[in-house]
Amino acid sequence: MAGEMVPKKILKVLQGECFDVPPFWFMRQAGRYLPEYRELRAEKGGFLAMAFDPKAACEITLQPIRRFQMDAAIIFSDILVVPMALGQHLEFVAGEGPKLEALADTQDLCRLSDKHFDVLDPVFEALNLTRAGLKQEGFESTALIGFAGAPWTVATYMIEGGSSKDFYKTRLWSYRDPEGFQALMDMLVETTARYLIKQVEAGAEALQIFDSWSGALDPISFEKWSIAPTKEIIARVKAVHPDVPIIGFPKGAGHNLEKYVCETGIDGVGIDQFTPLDYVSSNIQTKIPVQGNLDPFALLAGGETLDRAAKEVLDSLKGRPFIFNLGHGINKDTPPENVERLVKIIRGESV
Ligand code: 1CP
Repeated sequence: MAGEMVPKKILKVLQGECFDVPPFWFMRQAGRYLPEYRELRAEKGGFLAMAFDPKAACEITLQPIRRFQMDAAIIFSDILVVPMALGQHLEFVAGEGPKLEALADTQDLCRLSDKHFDVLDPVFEALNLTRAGLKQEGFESTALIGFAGAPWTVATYMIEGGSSKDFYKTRLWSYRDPEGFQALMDMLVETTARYLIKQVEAGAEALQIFDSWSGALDPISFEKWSIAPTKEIIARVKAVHPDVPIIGFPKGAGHNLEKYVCETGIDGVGIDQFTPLDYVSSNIQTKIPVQGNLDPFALLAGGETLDRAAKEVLDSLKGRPFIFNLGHGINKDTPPENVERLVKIIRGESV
């Protein structure tokens, strides 16, 4: 006899349903603010060692779910595994973040090819294990989210060689040599779509595309380097898996947000904390389910500051399809007690 299907609230919201208690998860919900994560990290020796160890990645993905029973688990990996799949060397230097061999110009694109795609196999294995693990541990209403970076955001790391404040080389390249830059974007579209399709086949039930640095683009560039490649990825994924919901997160999109929502083909949109709630409820949420947008610093601060900020989000976005989340990732110094308090507020329990 087939087991009874437990409804997954997040998937329902992405189909346009509405709940009095909204489903929730938090960007970067697995990670350094959790002592159990820090313990495993010390044992494994680093981020990449954990991300490419399917058992460790599964364990880390489940850690926040055991504490807080979020409505979604996001697979523990990183957006920078796609450059690795194209043959670009990546390491994480403690305290400094990611380091890649920077691409200097179009000639360097010859060094890239997706013949290295197999390096991603452990991610698919981790998704498989996590899907089974969620079921085994009784989290049957928790959906598993797979993800990738949007081409623009991933390209900034490939060209700058790591994190950047102004994306100097990437923006300059995109203006000086748009054909060469387009060739890099095409490569990223191809590999990212293939990667997301395989994540669905490995057990992901929804996908998120992180365009964390789309805010660096002027409106014409935004259309070319954020909207167009994202739209193409979504078309390719939907051609194979038409029912898998895809959330776009164009951080810093500002005035470009509406266009992004209308043109990319996404099923839900992640909103950053800089976007006014009344604008979101009257101009965005009328078009598409929204996810967001508590300031991670309100969560870091905790106490009544957190209560007020969270209630503001809840009150503004109730009554239409809504997934509670943060406007960006959890800060590593966040006390887990603050997260517990936030979960109570979202559920309407007294704190
Ligand atoms: O332990 C550590 O020091 C590693 C820190 C860490 C973690 C926990 C990195 C390095 N990546 C991750 C996991 C990760 N990254 C996840 C899965 C876990 C979860 O969300 O619970 C996800 C979805 C990401 C996505 C990611 N990586 C983004 C997009 C989201 C965002 O925050 O904007 C970006 C930009 C990255 C790049 C990255 N990975 C790690 C670092 C230090 C950076 C650079 C960030 C920067 O340039 O500011």
